[in-house]
Amino acid sequence: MSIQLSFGARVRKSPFFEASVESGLAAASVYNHMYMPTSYGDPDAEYDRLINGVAVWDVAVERQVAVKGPDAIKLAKYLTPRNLDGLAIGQGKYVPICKHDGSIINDPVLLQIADNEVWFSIADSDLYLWVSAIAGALGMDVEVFEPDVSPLAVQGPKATSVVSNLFGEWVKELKYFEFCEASLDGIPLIVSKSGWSKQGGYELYLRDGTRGYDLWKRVFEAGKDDDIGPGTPNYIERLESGLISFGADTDAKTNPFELGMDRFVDLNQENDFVGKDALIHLKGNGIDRKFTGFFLDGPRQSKPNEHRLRLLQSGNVVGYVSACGYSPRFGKNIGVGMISLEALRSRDPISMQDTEKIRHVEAVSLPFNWGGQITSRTAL
Ligand code: THG
Repeated sequence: MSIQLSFGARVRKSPFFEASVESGLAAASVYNHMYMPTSYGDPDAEYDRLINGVAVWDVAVERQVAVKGPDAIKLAKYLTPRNLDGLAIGQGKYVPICKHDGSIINDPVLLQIADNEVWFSIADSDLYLWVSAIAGALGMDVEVFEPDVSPLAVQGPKATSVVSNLFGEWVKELKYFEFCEASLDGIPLIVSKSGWSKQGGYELYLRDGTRGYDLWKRVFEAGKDDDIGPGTPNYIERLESGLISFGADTDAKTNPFELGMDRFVDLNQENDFVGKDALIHLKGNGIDRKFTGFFLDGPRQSKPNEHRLRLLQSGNVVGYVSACGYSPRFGKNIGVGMISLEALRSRDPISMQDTEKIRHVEAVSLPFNWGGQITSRTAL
């Protein structure tokens, strides 16, 4: 495709937009009604920077849905199947959000900001509307709003060096998903040990949208000895790491068990939550398809697929690959997607219908395992 995205007032720009354009932004997508940087024009260099160095990502599209008021925690507990009993100020949690039928509609990171305030750091769906509606219907005493907050991710093995240059040694003590309020030259923010990669790093939640340019410059300045550069949520690394991309990997019926999110669903808790009955039922019946990894044969896949690609077995459609590409770590094309358990149990070969060709597929359980023996299909 060679069409361009139009720019207009309806789709919002991030506080880091100007700075990322100045850094050579080449392509963007749309996420939560906002432009999301997706490329600086050199995917191999951006991948390498994430794996071996440090990259800065404008992820302001990870909008916050704030819930504030006496019933904030009560509402949060009602919105997710994850058990939030141990929730504490300063400790984030990955929380699936389901509809009443048990299907997943977002997979945010939850942050408890104060005794009476939580934020959902959301993936690409209108969670603000859902949370407002549930709060209103139940007469909860809360305000639901989108605060002026925009995350900037600093990811890669050298991220700790950069972020400790900026804030001090204490950032090294943060545990996974732990966060702390801080400020930098008067720029209010939250420093969190998190990010949508498995290469380690931090997210700086900017709390004043007028200071985006300043923050970007300060981070690059602090990283110049570490050869810092721009990047975006990385298409290949997330495949290698088996991270879920809501909307790409999910469809209208996807439930948390199909995604392998069982550890984030507590059906035995006393607390009631949206989708509890449906999820108990789904768990009892068992799943019939599963989010799975794939090795794909054939020539190197040079660019991201633009839509889901069908998986075939004995002439039948048995699932889809939602994203695939060439993995430097495996030296092979890899992908993730949904496939029926029946197809996985059968010994018949599976193939993927690529735009021009058919590729043979080997299914493996997620996360991909590159420590040694590659898990084979029989282990699923
Ligand atoms: N950071 C912040 N907000 C976000 C994302 C983020 N909002 C959108 C999107 N990403 C939400 N989705 C995810 C998906 C996966 C993870 C985080 C957010 C993640 N998962 C790990 C995994 O699956 O291995 C760890 C989960 C765990 O063990 O708790 O990190 O990235 N601010």
